[in-house]
Amino acid sequence: MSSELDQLCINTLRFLSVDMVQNANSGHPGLPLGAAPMAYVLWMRRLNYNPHNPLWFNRDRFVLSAGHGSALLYSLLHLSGYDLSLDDIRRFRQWGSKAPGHPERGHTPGVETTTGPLGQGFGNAVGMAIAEAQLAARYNRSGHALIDHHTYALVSDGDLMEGVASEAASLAGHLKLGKLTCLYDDNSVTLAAGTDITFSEQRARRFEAYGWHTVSVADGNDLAAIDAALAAARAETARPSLILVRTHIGYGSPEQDSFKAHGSPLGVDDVRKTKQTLGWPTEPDFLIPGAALAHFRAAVARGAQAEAAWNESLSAYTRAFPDMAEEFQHRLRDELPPGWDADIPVFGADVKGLSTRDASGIVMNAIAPRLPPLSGGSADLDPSTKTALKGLGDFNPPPTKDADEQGSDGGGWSYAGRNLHFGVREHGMGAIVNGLAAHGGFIPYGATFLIFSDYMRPSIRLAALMGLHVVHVFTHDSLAVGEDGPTHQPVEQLANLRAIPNLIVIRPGDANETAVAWRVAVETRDHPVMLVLTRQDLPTLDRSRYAAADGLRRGAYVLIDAPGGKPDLILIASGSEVGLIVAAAERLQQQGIAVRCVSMPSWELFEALPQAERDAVLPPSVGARLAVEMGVAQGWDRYIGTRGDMLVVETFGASAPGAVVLDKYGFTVDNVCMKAEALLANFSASEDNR
Ligand SMILES: Cc1ncc(C[n+]2csc(CCOP(=O)(O)OP(=O)(O)O)c2C)c(N)n1
Repeated sequence: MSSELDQLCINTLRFLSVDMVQNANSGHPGLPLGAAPMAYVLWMRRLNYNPHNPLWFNRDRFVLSAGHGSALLYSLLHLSGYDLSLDDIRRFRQWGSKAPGHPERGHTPGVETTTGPLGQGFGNAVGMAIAEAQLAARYNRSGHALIDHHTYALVSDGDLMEGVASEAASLAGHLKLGKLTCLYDDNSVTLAAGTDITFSEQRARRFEAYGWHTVSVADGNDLAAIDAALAAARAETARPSLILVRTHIGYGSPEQDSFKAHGSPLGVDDVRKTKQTLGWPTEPDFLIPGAALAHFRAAVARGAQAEAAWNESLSAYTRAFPDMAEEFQHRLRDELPPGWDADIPVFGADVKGLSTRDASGIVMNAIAPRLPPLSGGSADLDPSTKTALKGLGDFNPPPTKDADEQGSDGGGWSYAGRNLHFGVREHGMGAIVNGLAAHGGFIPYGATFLIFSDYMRPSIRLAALMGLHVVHVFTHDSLAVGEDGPTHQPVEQLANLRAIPNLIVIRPGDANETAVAWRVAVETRDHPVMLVLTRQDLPTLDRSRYAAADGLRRGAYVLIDAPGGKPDLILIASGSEVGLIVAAAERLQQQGIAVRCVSMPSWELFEALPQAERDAVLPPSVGARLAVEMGVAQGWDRYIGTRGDMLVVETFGASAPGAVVLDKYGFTVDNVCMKAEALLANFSASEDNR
């Protein structure tokens, strides 16, 4: 079954990768040498893609979860005709090259997702398969299989060891994602050792226990066996497939089967020896035999044909189902449907008010019916995070469960369900929503308590790095959680999230700010958005007395101003502390103090404003500034300046009723007023404030 041409092509992949790494004097030659045959069979015989349109919507998705094997992916992309030049490949890992150290989405055409942190790509692939299944269930009609593609991932020992992949695999098995196939580069070697010292479980049996279909390929160079395994995976529609392919890291090199072949260039001598062993000319470097190139490049015509055929199906679909087609087109183009926000409510002023998590739930349910891309769920916390989309279905495999099954959000159990039930798997959820966003056609969201954002930080960071449009709803955002105590009371999490570049963190101060926060979350492109919300009720501010909640769009805005816009003192707060500074400001004003109250729900939105607009909110001339937030001080110095003060939390919290904890930690109107007065007194004693 393996022709000379096949061998030539596989060795082309191998040595393009090896030369890339050697030339850069940096990178990982071991994986490409061992895994080239399986990658070749998949890309040349099974994978459906169009090199000249990497974003063709119905393409199969390919994720190199073992991102350190990037040289193999770049070889595949270049040879099959993507816009990745040999020059880029020659400049692998160099400044400005389209072939960076690890695959980066948005940087290299054909790279579906950024990988490198092991396990994440696996989770992304599960998200992509969920995306495909939901889109197919919503749009496909008898005789019109508009959405019909597969998700493939190449995964390594490290991927399978990481917890995030275990979470995602467990859910994928439960969800019976039959169009997901993982090729496991089972080479028994990791970065620092053989797997015999760390990883001795029966992988096939483990995945079978998750509900996966498994196939073993005893020899990673046996193309027929690999192809048969891929065919078996394709035929298995009710379970995801894991193909365990026994390979040899650094195949053909003097360091074959050693961890030394994993992550360092082979060295000039060993490159030569490896080429000799595998019958490859030692000169020139970056050799691409014409016959191999022609064979790979046939992918271009195949891909163009596949896309053209799909475009015809789309036309037929559009004629038959114009309304659904229009809806689909919006998703294809990443456009918001007109009128998506028509039902967002305005919340009336209310002293008792409601929690921002409740306000968020109301807003989500108001927008979801008009916004089909919005789909997501929580890590087993719907009743607390208020993120269920009522009546819009529960994503679960057929056969459908009873409609009244515990935990149902209503609307039926099927792949059309827009409520994703992640189970208690925060990290898996983070990676999976990234996969949905990377797939396209979705505004995916996840939800949990703010404290547990820690469990999914690596995925959040990658969402930010990729500029993925995902939304996370993090509730129970402060000490006010109360009785559950310090394990559940976030203290440093806001600072932690704010530290991530390209991420937008929004902590709205009342129900109407929450509504605007959701508008921002939906309208934003190229950034993940984190909504940080309260469990406890907050007063809904009377916007006829205070500035409009739309000010949230600017990150910080003047809610209450001093007479003539000339404050002696500025109080700044986010989220639940806004109500506190409003109450304090009113009391201070009665005492004749010229105070300005600034609601500051988002540092990142504020930082995006021109300096002059920021200065208009926080005039440099006013040094008496008091920031109030139930989180660590870190970062607030930027806004209070050298002479301001803060009321923050620099220790862990404590278990007691929320009101008691807030009182003990000084989050009371009395204490805010006292600190403000002390600050002002300091100023009048020493110098002019303005
Ligand atoms: C989360 C994470 N931890 C650690 C690393 C560093 N690292 C890169 S590859 C690797 C292990 C390599 O073993 P394997 O996954 O089997 O790949 P192979 O050696 O077969 O290429 C490690 C620990 C990483 N990339 N991601």
